Amino acid sequence: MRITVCLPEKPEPWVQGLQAELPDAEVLAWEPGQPPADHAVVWAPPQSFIDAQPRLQALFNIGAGVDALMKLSIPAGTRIVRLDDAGMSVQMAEYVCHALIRHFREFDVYEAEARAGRWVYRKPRERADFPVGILGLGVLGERVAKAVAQFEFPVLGWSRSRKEIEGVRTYAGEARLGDFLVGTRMLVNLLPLTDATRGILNKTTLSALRPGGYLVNIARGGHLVEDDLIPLLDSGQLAGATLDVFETEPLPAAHAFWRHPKISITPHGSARTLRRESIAQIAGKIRALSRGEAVAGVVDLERGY
Ligand code: NDP
Ligand code: OXD
Repeated sequence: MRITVCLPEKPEPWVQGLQAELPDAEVLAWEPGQPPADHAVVWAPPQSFIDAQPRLQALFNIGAGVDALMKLSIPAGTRIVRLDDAGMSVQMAEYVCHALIRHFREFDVYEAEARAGRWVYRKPRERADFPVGILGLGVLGERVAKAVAQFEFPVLGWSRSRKEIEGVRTYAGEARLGDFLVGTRMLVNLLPLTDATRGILNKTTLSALRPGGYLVNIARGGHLVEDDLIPLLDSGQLAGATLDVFETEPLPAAHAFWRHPKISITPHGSARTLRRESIAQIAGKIRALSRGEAVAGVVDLERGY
């Protein structure tokens, strides 16, 4: 069995890790001209890579989001397998709880006061006034919803199909998006980027949030209509935003988001791919496929995620 690894940088540790897990396979970092492989491990590969792989059994994406792969022309019938948690959901839970609690408890204000040497209390705020709505209740969104619920915030969640999650008021389908938004103050985006979700964070949807709304976008930059955000922040319609993902990454130095006082930025790191966990998961799936078993995380090409 031949496995090829095509990553934008540093494929060697992945090649070594996969080789150690699958000693009977031949694992190679991809180079043009190599013979076709049975399995590929990729992140945002070029079309020329796909064109050189006519007989793949599976294309393993080393991330949860497959939007970069969906832009390529991939032979019909190729099984695309995304990372299924692999240590990312706990990171997302940490990130979201940090952003929400920092805003709710006004730790940003305390930090500024402390820097100025001022001992000032803020009035306690009511959790009931800060319902948290999670867009996307998949592998990551469900874990985040449960983590936020532990802090006794009201939690709402929106997905395509109906879910039942203890402690979470759930809404399904486009027809219920409006009801979900009007009940939400702190909006967390964990949707995949597809034709149906591109631009879903826009003037209309963000204006529907409860007064003093707050946005946490940790899914993809293409979900947010970037030009709509700053006017909503400046008018006071939104109280703030924590953004991890952007239409153009790295975020250009001249972008207005960098300097806006109500925007907090991280560089697409809300949940990093963890190499050890990911290699173990992918190797386990390659073994399962060799035994003819089904694996989790296979992308539905019709839905695009
Ligand atoms: P999943 O596929 O497990 O979950 C996606 C969720 O979104 C599901 O609940 C799905 O509904 C819902 N959904 C999809 N399309 C629609 C729609 N049109 N309307 C309503 N709901 C919809 O994905 P993950 O949780 O694993 O990952 C989510 C995204 O997070 C990734 O696609 C990626 O873009 C992003 N991500 C970002 C990272 C970062 O570092 N910033 C790291 C990892 C992921 P249903 O359950 O009904 O199918
Ligand atoms: C992912 C990502 O999709 O890192 O996993 O963005």
